[in-house]
Amino acid sequence: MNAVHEGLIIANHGYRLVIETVDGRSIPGTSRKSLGSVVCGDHVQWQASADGAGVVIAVHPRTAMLARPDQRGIAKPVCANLDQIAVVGLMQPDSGVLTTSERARIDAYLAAAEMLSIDALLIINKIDLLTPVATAHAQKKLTPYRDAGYKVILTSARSAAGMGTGMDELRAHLAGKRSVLVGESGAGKSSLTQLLLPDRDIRIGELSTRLERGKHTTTVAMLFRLPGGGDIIDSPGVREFHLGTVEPSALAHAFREFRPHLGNCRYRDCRHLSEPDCALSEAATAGQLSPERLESYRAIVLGDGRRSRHSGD
Ligand SMILES: Nc1nc2c(ncn2[C@@H]2O[C@H](COP(=O)(O)OP(=O)(O)OP(=O)(O)O)[C@@H](O)[C@H]2O)c(=O)[nH]1
Ligand SMILES: [Mg+2]
Ligand SMILES: [Zn+2]
Repeated sequence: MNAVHEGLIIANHGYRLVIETVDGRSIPGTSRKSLGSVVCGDHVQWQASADGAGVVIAVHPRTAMLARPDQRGIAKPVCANLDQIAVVGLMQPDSGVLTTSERARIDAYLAAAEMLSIDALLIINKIDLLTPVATAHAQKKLTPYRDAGYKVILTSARSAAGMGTGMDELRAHLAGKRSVLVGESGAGKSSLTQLLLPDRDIRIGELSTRLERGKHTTTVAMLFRLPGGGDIIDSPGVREFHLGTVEPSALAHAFREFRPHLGNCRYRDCRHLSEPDCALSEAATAGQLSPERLESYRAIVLGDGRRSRHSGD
Protein backbone atom coordinates (compact mmCIF):
# COMPACT_ATOMS: atom_id res chain seq x y z
CA MET A 1 0.00 0.00 0.00
CA ASN A 2 1.21 3.48 -0.85
CA ALA A 3 1.26 5.48 2.39
CA VAL A 4 -0.32 8.94 2.55
CA HIS A 5 1.84 11.70 4.06
CA GLU A 6 1.17 15.25 5.18
CA GLY A 7 3.18 18.08 3.62
CA LEU A 8 3.45 21.78 2.96
CA ILE A 9 3.87 23.33 -0.49
CA ILE A 10 6.86 25.68 -0.37
CA ALA A 11 6.99 26.58 -4.07
CA ASN A 12 4.94 26.03 -7.17
CA HIS A 13 6.08 26.47 -10.75
CA GLY A 14 2.79 25.71 -12.44
CA TYR A 15 2.22 22.00 -11.84
CA ARG A 16 5.78 21.45 -10.63
CA LEU A 17 5.78 21.69 -6.86
CA VAL A 18 8.24 21.61 -4.01
CA ILE A 19 6.82 19.78 -1.00
CA GLU A 20 8.21 20.08 2.51
CA THR A 21 7.77 16.79 4.33
CA VAL A 22 6.91 16.55 8.03
CA ASP A 23 10.53 15.64 8.77
CA GLY A 24 11.72 18.83 7.06
CA ARG A 25 12.96 17.53 3.70
CA SER A 26 12.14 19.29 0.42
CA ILE A 27 11.11 16.99 -2.40
CA PRO A 28 9.88 17.69 -5.94
CA GLY A 29 6.27 16.95 -6.64
CA THR A 30 3.28 17.24 -8.89
CA SER A 31 -0.41 17.18 -8.20
CA ARG A 32 -3.43 15.41 -9.56
CA LYS A 33 -4.85 17.64 -12.29
CA SER A 34 -8.34 17.40 -10.78
CA LEU A 35 -7.13 19.38 -7.75
CA GLY A 36 -6.76 22.61 -9.74
CA SER A 37 -3.98 24.93 -8.72
CA VAL A 38 -1.93 23.94 -5.71
CA VAL A 39 0.01 26.90 -4.34
CA CYS A 40 2.70 27.94 -1.93
CA GLY A 41 1.41 27.62 1.64
CA ASP A 42 -1.03 24.83 0.88
CA HIS A 43 -1.21 22.01 3.41
CA VAL A 44 -1.52 18.81 1.43
CA GLN A 45 -1.58 15.05 1.48
CA TRP A 46 0.84 13.30 -0.85
CA GLN A 47 2.05 9.88 -1.85
CA ALA A 48 5.50 8.86 -3.03
CA SER A 49 5.91 7.97 -6.69
CA ALA A 50 8.41 5.43 -7.97
CA ASP A 51 11.11 8.07 -8.64
CA GLY A 52 11.03 9.51 -5.11
CA ALA A 53 8.91 12.54 -6.01
CA GLY A 54 5.60 13.31 -4.33
CA VAL A 55 2.15 13.31 -5.86
CA VAL A 56 -0.33 15.56 -4.11
CA ILE A 57 -3.64 13.77 -3.77
CA ALA A 58 -5.55 16.25 -1.56
CA VAL A 59 -5.36 19.88 -0.45
CA HIS A 60 -6.55 20.74 3.05
CA PRO A 61 -9.09 23.58 3.29
CA ARG A 62 -7.44 26.97 2.87
CA THR A 63 -7.73 30.04 5.00
CA ALA A 64 -6.70 33.45 3.66
CA MET A 65 -5.45 33.22 0.11
CA LEU A 66 -3.82 35.97 -1.93
CA ALA A 67 -4.89 36.00 -5.56
CA ARG A 68 -3.87 38.24 -8.41
CA PRO A 69 -5.55 38.77 -11.73
CA ASP A 70 -3.57 37.25 -14.60
CA GLN A 71 -3.18 38.99 -17.97
CA ARG A 72 -6.75 38.07 -18.90
CA GLY A 73 -8.05 39.45 -15.62
CA ILE A 74 -8.76 36.04 -14.10
CA ALA A 75 -7.88 35.77 -10.41
CA LYS A 76 -4.95 33.40 -9.96
CA PRO A 77 -4.02 32.15 -6.48
CA VAL A 78 -0.49 33.07 -5.40
CA CYS A 79 -0.28 31.69 -1.87
CA ALA A 80 -2.56 30.28 0.77
CA ASN A 81 -3.05 30.12 4.52
CA LEU A 82 -1.64 33.55 5.23
CA ASP A 83 -1.62 35.37 8.56
CA GLN A 84 -0.18 38.61 7.26
CA ILE A 85 0.51 40.67 4.15
CA ALA A 86 3.77 42.62 4.42
CA VAL A 87 3.80 45.36 1.78
CA VAL A 88 7.23 46.59 0.73
CA GLY A 89 7.10 50.14 -0.62
CA LEU A 90 9.61 52.80 -1.56
CA MET A 91 9.56 56.54 -1.01
CA GLN A 92 11.16 59.03 -3.39
CA PRO A 93 14.80 59.52 -2.31
CA ASP A 94 14.88 63.31 -2.55
CA SER A 95 11.34 64.23 -1.54
CA GLY A 96 10.21 61.40 0.73
CA VAL A 97 6.83 61.12 -0.97
CA LEU A 98 5.06 58.01 -2.19
CA THR A 99 4.41 58.16 -5.92
CA THR A 100 0.76 57.81 -6.91
CA SER A 101 1.33 54.28 -8.19
CA GLU A 102 3.22 53.26 -5.03
CA ARG A 103 0.43 54.66 -2.87
CA ALA A 104 -2.22 52.88 -4.96
CA ARG A 105 -0.35 49.60 -4.60
CA ILE A 106 0.17 49.97 -0.85
CA ASP A 107 -3.43 50.98 -0.18
CA ALA A 108 -4.83 48.15 -2.31
CA TYR A 109 -2.73 45.55 -0.47
CA LEU A 110 -3.65 46.97 2.94
CA ALA A 111 -7.32 46.84 1.98
CA ALA A 112 -6.88 43.27 0.69
CA ALA A 113 -5.46 42.20 4.06
CA GLU A 114 -8.39 43.84 5.81
CA MET A 115 -10.89 42.03 3.57
CA LEU A 116 -9.12 38.72 4.24
CA SER A 117 -9.20 39.50 7.99
CA ILE A 118 -5.46 39.05 8.29
CA ASP A 119 -2.73 41.36 9.60
CA ALA A 120 -0.91 43.90 7.49
CA LEU A 121 2.53 45.39 7.82
CA LEU A 122 3.92 48.33 5.87
CA ILE A 123 7.65 48.15 5.17
CA ILE A 124 9.35 51.18 3.65
CA ASN A 125 12.64 49.86 2.27
CA LYS A 126 15.79 51.53 0.88
CA ILE A 127 15.75 54.27 3.51
CA ASP A 128 19.53 54.48 3.04
CA LEU A 129 18.74 56.35 -0.19
CA LEU A 130 16.67 59.09 1.48
CA THR A 131 18.21 62.49 2.12
CA PRO A 132 17.74 63.83 5.69
CA VAL A 133 15.06 66.24 4.46
CA ALA A 134 13.28 63.42 2.63
CA THR A 135 13.44 61.26 5.77
CA ALA A 136 11.65 63.91 7.81
CA HIS A 137 9.04 64.34 5.10
CA ALA A 138 8.59 60.59 4.75
CA GLN A 139 7.75 60.31 8.45
CA LYS A 140 5.00 62.89 7.95
CA LYS A 141 3.62 61.08 4.92
CA LEU A 142 3.41 57.85 6.93
CA THR A 143 1.40 59.39 9.77
CA PRO A 144 -2.00 58.47 8.28
CA TYR A 145 -0.96 54.81 8.22
CA ARG A 146 0.30 54.86 11.78
CA ASP A 147 -2.82 56.72 12.92
CA ALA A 148 -4.96 54.05 11.24
CA GLY A 149 -3.18 51.47 13.40
CA TYR A 150 -0.76 50.05 10.85
CA LYS A 151 2.70 49.06 11.92
CA VAL A 152 5.17 50.88 9.68
CA ILE A 153 8.79 49.71 9.62
CA LEU A 154 11.57 51.61 7.89
CA THR A 155 14.25 49.28 6.56
CA SER A 156 17.37 49.15 4.50
CA ALA A 157 18.75 45.90 3.20
CA ARG A 158 21.99 47.64 2.30
CA SER A 159 23.58 49.24 5.31
CA ALA A 160 25.22 48.78 8.69
CA ALA A 161 27.91 46.30 7.70
CA GLY A 162 25.62 43.91 5.89
CA MET A 163 23.19 43.65 8.79
CA GLY A 164 20.57 45.97 7.34
CA THR A 165 18.52 48.57 9.19
CA GLY A 166 15.22 47.94 10.93
CA MET A 167 15.70 44.19 10.74
CA ASP A 168 15.14 43.45 14.43
CA GLU A 169 11.85 45.30 14.32
CA LEU A 170 10.91 43.46 11.13
CA ARG A 171 11.83 40.08 12.65
CA ALA A 172 9.69 40.85 15.68
CA HIS A 173 6.65 41.54 13.50
CA LEU A 174 7.11 38.44 11.38
CA ALA A 175 7.67 36.06 14.29
CA GLY A 176 5.19 33.23 14.59
CA LYS A 177 3.15 34.24 11.54
CA ARG A 178 3.03 33.25 7.93
CA SER A 179 3.61 36.47 5.99
CA VAL A 180 3.89 37.18 2.29
CA LEU A 181 6.17 39.97 1.06
CA VAL A 182 4.54 41.89 -1.77
CA GLY A 183 5.40 45.04 -3.71
CA GLU A 184 6.86 46.27 -6.93
CA SER A 185 9.71 44.46 -8.65
CA GLY A 186 12.96 45.90 -7.30
CA ALA A 187 11.49 47.04 -3.97
CA GLY A 188 13.87 44.68 -2.17
CA LYS A 189 11.63 41.80 -1.09
CA SER A 190 14.26 39.17 -1.84
CA SER A 191 17.02 41.31 -0.31
CA LEU A 192 15.06 41.51 2.95
CA THR A 193 14.34 37.77 2.77
CA GLN A 194 18.06 37.12 2.35
CA LEU A 195 18.86 39.15 5.48
CA LEU A 196 16.24 37.21 7.41
CA LEU A 197 17.75 33.92 6.20
CA PRO A 198 21.53 34.32 6.17
CA ASP A 199 22.03 30.59 5.54
CA ARG A 200 20.04 30.57 2.32
CA ASP A 201 21.09 31.79 -1.10
CA ILE A 202 18.31 33.91 -2.52
CA ARG A 203 18.37 35.47 -5.97
CA ILE A 204 18.50 39.24 -5.85
CA GLY A 205 17.98 41.40 -8.89
CA GLU A 206 19.83 44.14 -10.63
CA LEU A 207 17.94 47.33 -11.24
CA SER A 208 17.67 48.29 -14.86
CA THR A 209 19.29 51.71 -14.72
CA ARG A 210 17.25 53.16 -17.55
CA LEU A 211 13.91 52.56 -15.85
CA GLU A 212 15.12 52.38 -12.27
CA ARG A 213 12.78 49.47 -11.95
CA GLY A 214 13.27 45.89 -11.01
CA LYS A 215 13.58 43.17 -13.57
CA HIS A 216 11.25 40.60 -12.10
CA THR A 217 14.03 38.53 -10.62
CA THR A 218 11.73 36.44 -8.45
CA THR A 219 9.41 34.50 -10.73
CA VAL A 220 7.52 32.26 -8.32
CA ALA A 221 6.39 32.60 -4.73
CA MET A 222 8.63 30.68 -2.31
CA LEU A 223 8.08 29.92 1.33
CA PHE A 224 10.91 29.91 3.86
CA ARG A 225 10.89 28.95 7.53
CA LEU A 226 12.13 31.78 9.73
CA PRO A 227 14.76 30.90 12.34
CA GLY A 228 12.67 32.50 15.09
CA GLY A 229 9.43 30.73 14.07
CA GLY A 230 6.95 31.74 11.42
CA ASP A 231 7.23 31.62 7.64
CA ILE A 232 8.04 34.23 5.03
CA ILE A 233 6.87 33.98 1.43
CA ASP A 234 8.95 35.94 -1.08
CA SER A 235 6.72 36.71 -4.05
CA PRO A 236 7.31 38.11 -7.54
CA GLY A 237 6.92 41.88 -7.84
CA VAL A 238 3.88 43.38 -9.51
CA ARG A 239 3.47 46.82 -11.02
CA GLU A 240 -0.19 47.03 -10.16
CA PHE A 241 -2.27 45.06 -7.75
CA HIS A 242 -6.02 45.11 -8.25
CA LEU A 243 -8.63 43.91 -5.87
CA GLY A 244 -11.02 42.98 -8.66
CA THR A 245 -14.68 43.81 -8.27
CA VAL A 246 -15.46 44.89 -4.76
CA GLU A 247 -18.52 46.51 -3.20
CA PRO A 248 -17.89 50.15 -2.22
CA SER A 249 -19.34 49.49 1.24
CA ALA A 250 -16.95 46.58 1.84
CA LEU A 251 -14.04 48.56 0.46
CA ALA A 252 -14.76 51.63 2.60
CA HIS A 253 -14.77 49.35 5.62
CA ALA A 254 -11.39 47.96 4.55
CA PHE A 255 -9.87 51.44 4.87
CA ARG A 256 -9.62 51.18 8.65
CA GLU A 257 -9.70 54.86 9.49
CA PHE A 258 -12.85 55.44 7.43
CA ARG A 259 -14.94 53.30 9.79
CA PRO A 260 -15.83 55.95 12.39
CA HIS A 261 -17.26 58.10 9.58
CA LEU A 262 -19.29 55.43 7.82
CA GLY A 263 -23.05 55.75 8.21
CA ASN A 264 -22.86 59.55 8.52
CA CYS A 265 -23.33 60.36 4.83
CA ARG A 266 -26.56 61.93 3.52
CA TYR A 267 -27.28 58.90 1.34
CA ARG A 268 -27.31 55.49 2.92
CA ASP A 269 -25.81 53.95 -0.21
CA CYS A 270 -23.23 56.73 -0.62
CA ARG A 271 -20.23 55.50 -2.61
CA HIS A 272 -18.13 58.40 -1.28
CA LEU A 273 -17.23 59.59 -4.77
CA SER A 274 -18.85 62.98 -5.39
CA GLU A 275 -22.17 62.63 -3.58
CA PRO A 276 -23.36 65.71 -1.62
CA ASP A 277 -22.90 65.67 2.17
CA CYS A 278 -20.54 62.74 2.10
CA ALA A 279 -19.06 62.26 5.57
CA LEU A 280 -15.76 60.99 4.15
CA SER A 281 -15.35 64.00 1.83
CA GLU A 282 -16.13 66.29 4.74
CA ALA A 283 -13.72 64.51 7.05
CA ALA A 284 -10.98 64.81 4.42
CA THR A 285 -11.67 68.52 3.97
CA ALA A 286 -11.64 69.02 7.73
CA GLY A 287 -8.25 67.30 7.99
CA GLN A 288 -9.62 64.35 9.98
CA LEU A 289 -8.83 61.90 7.22
CA SER A 290 -6.04 61.70 4.66
CA PRO A 291 -7.24 63.04 1.28
CA GLU A 292 -4.72 60.72 -0.35
CA ARG A 293 -6.20 57.62 1.26
CA LEU A 294 -9.65 58.76 0.10
CA GLU A 295 -8.21 59.20 -3.38
CA SER A 296 -6.86 55.64 -3.30
CA TYR A 297 -10.26 54.34 -2.22
CA ARG A 298 -11.95 56.24 -5.06
CA ALA A 299 -9.46 54.98 -7.64
CA ILE A 300 -10.25 51.38 -6.62
CA VAL A 301 -14.03 51.96 -6.78
CA LEU A 302 -13.69 53.53 -10.22
CA GLY A 303 -11.49 50.64 -11.35
CA ASP A 304 -8.64 52.88 -12.50
CA GLY A 305 -6.12 51.04 -14.62
CA ARG A 306 -7.86 47.72 -14.22
CA ARG A 307 -7.31 46.90 -17.85
CA SER A 308 -3.59 47.57 -17.81
CA ARG A 309 -1.21 44.65 -18.05
CA HIS A 310 0.01 42.84 -15.00
CA SER A 311 3.54 41.79 -14.64
CA GLY A 312 5.10 39.23 -12.40
CA ASP A 313 3.36 36.03 -11.48
N1 LIG B 1 20.17 51.03 -1.73
C1 LIG B 1 19.43 49.96 -1.48
N2 LIG B 1 19.27 49.01 -2.40
C2 LIG B 1 18.52 47.94 -2.12
C3 LIG B 1 17.89 47.78 -0.87
N3 LIG B 1 17.17 46.62 -0.89
C4 LIG B 1 17.37 46.08 -2.11
N4 LIG B 1 18.19 46.86 -2.86
C5 LIG B 1 18.62 46.61 -4.23
O1 LIG B 1 17.50 46.65 -5.09
C6 LIG B 1 17.63 45.70 -6.15
C7 LIG B 1 16.41 44.80 -6.22
O2 LIG B 1 16.34 44.01 -5.04
P1 LIG B 1 15.50 42.65 -4.96
O3 LIG B 1 15.63 42.21 -3.54
O4 LIG B 1 15.88 41.70 -6.01
O5 LIG B 1 14.03 43.19 -5.24
P2 LIG B 1 12.66 42.34 -5.30
O6 LIG B 1 11.63 43.17 -4.61
O7 LIG B 1 12.88 40.99 -4.77
O8 LIG B 1 12.36 42.31 -6.87
P3 LIG B 1 11.52 41.19 -7.71
O9 LIG B 1 12.02 39.83 -7.31
O10 LIG B 1 11.83 41.52 -9.13
O11 LIG B 1 10.08 41.40 -7.39
C8 LIG B 1 18.94 44.97 -5.87
O12 LIG B 1 19.94 45.57 -6.67
C9 LIG B 1 19.19 45.21 -4.42
O13 LIG B 1 20.56 45.17 -4.07
C10 LIG B 1 18.06 48.80 0.11
O14 LIG B 1 17.54 48.76 1.23
N5 LIG B 1 18.84 49.87 -0.26
MG1 LIG C 1 12.61 39.14 -5.58
ZN1 LIG D 1 -20.08 59.18 1.61
